[in-house]
Amino acid sequence: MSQDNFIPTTKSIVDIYAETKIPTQIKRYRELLQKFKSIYGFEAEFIARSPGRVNIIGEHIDYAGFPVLPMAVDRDCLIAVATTSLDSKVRVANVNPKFPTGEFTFIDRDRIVDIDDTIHEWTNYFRAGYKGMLESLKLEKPAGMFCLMDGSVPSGAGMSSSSAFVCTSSIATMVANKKNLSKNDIVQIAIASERYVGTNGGGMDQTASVMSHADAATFIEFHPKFHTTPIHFPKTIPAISFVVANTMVTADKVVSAPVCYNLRVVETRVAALLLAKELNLLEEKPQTLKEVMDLYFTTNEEPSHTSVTERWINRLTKMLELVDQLIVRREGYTLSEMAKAVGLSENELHARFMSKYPIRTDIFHIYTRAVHVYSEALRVVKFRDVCESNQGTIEDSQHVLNQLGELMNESQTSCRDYYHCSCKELDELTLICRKAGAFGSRLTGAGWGGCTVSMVPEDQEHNFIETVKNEYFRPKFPDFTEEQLNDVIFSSRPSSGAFIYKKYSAVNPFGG
Ligand code: NG1
Repeated sequence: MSQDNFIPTTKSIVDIYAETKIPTQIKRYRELLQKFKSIYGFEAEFIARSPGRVNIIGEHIDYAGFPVLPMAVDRDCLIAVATTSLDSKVRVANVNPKFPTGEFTFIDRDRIVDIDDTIHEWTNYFRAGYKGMLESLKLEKPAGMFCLMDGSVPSGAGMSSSSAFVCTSSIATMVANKKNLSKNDIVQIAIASERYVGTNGGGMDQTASVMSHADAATFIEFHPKFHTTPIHFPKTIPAISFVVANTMVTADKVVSAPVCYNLRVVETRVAALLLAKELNLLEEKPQTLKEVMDLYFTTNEEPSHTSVTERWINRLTKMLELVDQLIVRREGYTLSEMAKAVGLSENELHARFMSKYPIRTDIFHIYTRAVHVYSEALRVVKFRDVCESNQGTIEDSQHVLNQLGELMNESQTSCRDYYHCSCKELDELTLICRKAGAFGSRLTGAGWGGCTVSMVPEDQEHNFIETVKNEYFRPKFPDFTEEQLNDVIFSSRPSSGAFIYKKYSAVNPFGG
């Protein structure tokens, strides 16, 4: 395996961040290491680092098996670590005094550590990454760990602070136990780990956090094979810049999971089952809308195509037609209507889809969810195609910018009207952003609050941010200082993925 398949280790944070961010990051790393020493009385051996992400396009389709296009951001989770061979205890502190210090002990090779997902405690995320990594490493006596965390990804904002945390704790646990798994393995461990904290998530965030490269977004394919491809944005004139703005509506995905996130996962799974039944594909047991699509085209003819993109477009367009024909109840299904439609009893349906992650609803919106998933997958493919077809000299930048912006706007409309994962503030903020000059603006991440991402001409970025501050933030939050405002709206360049920072070999008084 090439070096690129493993998390890079660096002695210099210049390898991690863009030049303009280095002075603030040097200060941050220095403070983290000093604080570590003042808490524990000795030096950290290394810092594990994994970033948050902003999803450019492709919302709520990763768990339906379709590709997405996120990029890592320079806001990240750092965990400074020292180890000991004297015990297998883990101490976790946070530089932010809001988060109280926690401690737990490794139980045994099978149980590792208990996580109570009914108690919403910040250290659960650490435990989740720790547990997932040790399940894979199968150690009898893992190293004891002293940890100090510093997170700069806003939480509940759709920038994936939870995944950044879980990925970092998995990596910290791996390095503390002197192992070196591949990035692919770490991603799969982090995806499984995050499910310990109560959401039945897809794999976009962990992949973006671990695998991203600076200067590019990442096209992530999950099915039939997990694969990532860096996608460079077109070199338009003016250049493209992405601005993230936080609605300040905090969406706690874990708390709302039974009526929001996990319910959507169930609705897309039942949509797949219903389509599979109608298309006589049940024998093959497809689980996701992507699997239904692939199976359908193993036996049905499709128009000849000249490129992979064209094949995607033909297939997804056909699936949208089939959804229109075959999912008849536009207004949604009750549990009993749904059971009848898929040919199962209510109990069977419940056991299959709703027992592990409980959900609460009277109506399941199967049709609108399926329309969103297939149409959003189509937008991702088109977005990638516009990027890749415009890598050389660009004749008409305006046209390219309009095409990309339009796809982002359509994504927002679909999230609002078909997936029902937007909210009043997200709708308002995306409108303000478009009026302020964004080519496209949409919610990013799970939605129901959190952040928007807007594509803005780089030469207008400053004016754009000022206008949005004036139109959205200053009227709503008149007491915000300039520093607070800069924390809720900021531009974001594609950033590098996970790193291990090891400045020197610290002398560990506990003989780690
Ligand atoms: P965020 O925004 O981090 O909650 C969630 C899921 C993603 C993806 C998006 C919606 C997790 C860890 N993350 O992201 O996999 O489904 O929603 O596109 O579950």
